[in-house]
Amino acid sequence: MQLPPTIPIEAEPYPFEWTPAKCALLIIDMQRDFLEPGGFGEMLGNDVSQLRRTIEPNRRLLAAWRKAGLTVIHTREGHRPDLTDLPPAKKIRGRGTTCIGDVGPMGRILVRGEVGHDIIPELYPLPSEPIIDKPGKGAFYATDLQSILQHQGLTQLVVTGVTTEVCVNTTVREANDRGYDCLVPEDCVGSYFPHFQEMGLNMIKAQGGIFGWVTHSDRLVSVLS
Ligand code: TIU
Repeated sequence: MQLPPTIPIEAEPYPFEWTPAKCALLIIDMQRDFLEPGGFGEMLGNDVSQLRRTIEPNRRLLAAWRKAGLTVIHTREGHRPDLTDLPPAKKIRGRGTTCIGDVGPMGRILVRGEVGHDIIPELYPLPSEPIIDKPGKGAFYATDLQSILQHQGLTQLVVTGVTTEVCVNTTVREANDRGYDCLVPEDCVGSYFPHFQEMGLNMIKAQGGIFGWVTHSDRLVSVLS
């Protein structure tokens, strides 16, 4: 399928001038540790079922994106097995009885290589799709994401995943400061807290799109199909 070079996508606060050849789909942290019981999300006291409504819209968007031959990048939040990249402040935050690195039902919590750290099967990366392993909430901090985007001439990001107000917002802000235009499909991002979902999206699109644009994935999928 031949897409036009630039396509206006209905969005808030105003249409997003989508340039598919220069745009990556950046899927943030759709890991078992956040979406399934027994992982990091539940360890923090959250109801992980809140996030599962994002799986199907992400699956549809990812399928359409792949079919069009566009760039897909995945991220995972987590730490080295020896925990040398885990800030002591992050380890003790929350004063929980279990913490990052402890053994849970899906292996050691938020540790690379463990079952819980990996991406859910519904959205599993293809071998050709880079996975960015990040130690923080933002996908640019202490990763090679910016070099990958630069080498491929990418200037726009469609950002999806979890959670809206934590890793998605942090990444959109980091990307915005680096000059990337970010579009967030509201149905493809999720929060454990409905009011944070609403506010997390408002903060992106307010003030003339201070950090980026917000849309619905149907608008992208309909163009792609
Ligand atoms: N706690 C929470 O909402 N999120 C995180 O800790 N990480 C991500 O958002 N991925």
